[in-house]
Amino acid sequence: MTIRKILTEPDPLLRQISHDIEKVDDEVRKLMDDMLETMYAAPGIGLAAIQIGVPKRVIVIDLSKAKEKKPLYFVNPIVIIKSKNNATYEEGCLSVPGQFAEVDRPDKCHVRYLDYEGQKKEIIAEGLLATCIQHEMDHLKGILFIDYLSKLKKNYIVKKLSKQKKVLERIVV
Ligand code: K1U
Ligand code: ZN
Repeated sequence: MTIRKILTEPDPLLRQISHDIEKVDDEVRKLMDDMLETMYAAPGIGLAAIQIGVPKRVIVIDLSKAKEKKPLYFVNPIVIIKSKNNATYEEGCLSVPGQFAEVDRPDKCHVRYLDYEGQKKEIIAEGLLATCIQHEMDHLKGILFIDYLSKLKKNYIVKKLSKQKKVLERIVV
């Protein structure tokens, strides 16, 4: 397993639309293994393939707090039903480092997907899992949580991250 570099805003790759996987084979499983390793190392609770520069419709999530890992793998996820009621969570994103904001989303969602073995699965998610799935599925459409904020807040964050990137580039190169 390899820890991969996580792309950060304002990287144009993060705005790409991801494409469906045709078959869950060893190459896709290697991608999921690398994503999970990258997510644990960050650390984070979710990751979409596009965040490591791969425009494929693959997500990994692990909300377990205990030592025992409980990863969830979602290939080609689709939301079948979203609840009408919303819930607000303070969201973060490994591609928007150091920034957190409250975002409103449907509090439950029913999702159909393929698992690590390529088996058809369905889940009715609620609470943080529902929020996390929707946040990660947004990545597959090139959407970041900052897109839900006011223009003022979003511009402030993007400018701040751009400046940080320039400083880091000067140090690293
Ligand atoms: O970059 C990502 O998409 C992952 C993101 C997922 C997420 C967090 C909160 C709400 C919705 C989606 C993160 O994992 S940010 C880091 C984080 O939340 C966290 C890190 C360490 C421990 C616990 C949480
Ligand atoms: Zn994110």
